[in-house]
Order: sequence, then structure tokens, then C-alpha cells
Amino acid sequence: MKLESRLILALDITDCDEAMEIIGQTSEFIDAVKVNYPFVLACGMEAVRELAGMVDVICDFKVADIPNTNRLIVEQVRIAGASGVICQAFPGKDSVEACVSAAGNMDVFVVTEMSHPGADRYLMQVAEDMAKLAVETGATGIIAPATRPEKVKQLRQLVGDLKILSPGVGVQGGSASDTIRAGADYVIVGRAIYQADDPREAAKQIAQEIKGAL
Ligand code: OMP
Repeated sequence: MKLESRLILALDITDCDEAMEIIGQTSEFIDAVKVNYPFVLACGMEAVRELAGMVDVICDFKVADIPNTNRLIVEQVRIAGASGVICQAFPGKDSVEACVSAAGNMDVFVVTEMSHPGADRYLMQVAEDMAKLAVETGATGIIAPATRPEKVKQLRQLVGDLKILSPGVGVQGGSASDTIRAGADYVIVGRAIYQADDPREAAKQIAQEIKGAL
């Protein structure tokens, strides 16, 4: 995955034509596209395959099962030509290791503390340990909350040079520049781009903000 604009587009769109249009408008300013269940359930893995021919695609399937099932899921992501996959830490070390091993050359990103308010109930208590698990299992990086840049900073100390991808910029309240300054390698942005009146301009502005923070 390239490290240029440091902006990853979260393509949480269920209208497949509109999704492709947004990619066309923003591709100049994004390093990768993250697809989640809304897009994949609406448009299918065929659409993921098509996208992967145009841009680096991260499949945000938050893989969270026993090792064998995780392996089977990650193999399908790999067959589709994706560049990366997101998995959950909470099923434990063997489950994350199964993702890393099935991923081959693909990147594996492990979710730590999520960006939404409800993360305070469980995830906040264990985020540091989850970050350590990402290091132990040989994952490529972690997902850490742009809504709490102080947490990004803290987790950066634990993960060394692993990649940090941070969602929560824009509609969830996080700032792209604060997040990059806190130590994230990439920010993940969805609605602030694809719901904007001018998605191209919105992506351009966020990319410029990131550049200014480096
Ligand atoms: P927007 O809030 O529209 O920018 O979208 C954020 C994207 O990041 C969505 O696809 C979420 O599913 C995803 N996300 C979070 O918002 N918070 C997290 O803690 C983790 C993720 C993720 O794993 O990507």
C-alpha cells in the first residue's frame, strides 16, 4: 500500500454505481479504499475484485472467529485481490495468527480501541494489550481511534514502526491533522468525503490538511 496522501477512503456505500463514481472522483487523493460489509453485501465480492484492479483495497471484515474460520475468510479476501484485511484482536492470539498466516503478502490490521463512544465499556480497558498482540503476531498494523489522538500517541509507543490506521475523522469528530501529529500513518475517512457536496474537493482538502501536519 502506498504512503503518499495517507488518506484511506471508507467506501460505505450500498449504491454500487455511486461507489464507483466516488472512486473516480477521489482516486487522485487517496492511497487505498477500505470496503466494509455495507458495500460487499450490496455489490458482492466481484465488485471488490474489480476495485482491486484499480486501487489498493482493504477488506474491513473485522474478522473475529476461531482460527480455522478466520483462515477461510482471509483466503477469500486474498483470492479477491485485496491488499489488506482488518481483524479483531479479542478472539485471541491463535485467531489473529491464523489471519496473519493466511494473509501471505497481504497486510493485516488489528482493531484496538474503536473510535465510537461505546468503546469505553470494553475496548478502552484492553487496547494496549491488543496493540501488543498485533506486534506479537506479526501483523502489519493496528486500527486506533482518530477521535482520541492521545490514545493514538500512547499506542504508537507500544507498536514501534507498525502501521497505524485511524478512523473517526470528520463526522465522528476527529481531526486529520491531530491524528497524523499523534503518530498515525493513515487516516480513514468515509462520510466526510462521500457525503460531501463535492467528494473530490473534500478528499483534496483532507489530503492537504494531512500534508500540512507532516
Ligand atoms: P466515517 O465515520 O463515515 O468516516 O467512517 C469510518 C469508517 O471506519 C467506517 O467504515 C467504520 O466502520 C470504520 N471504523 C471506525 O469508524 N471506527 C473504528 O474504530 C474502526 C473502524 C475500522 O475498522 O475501519
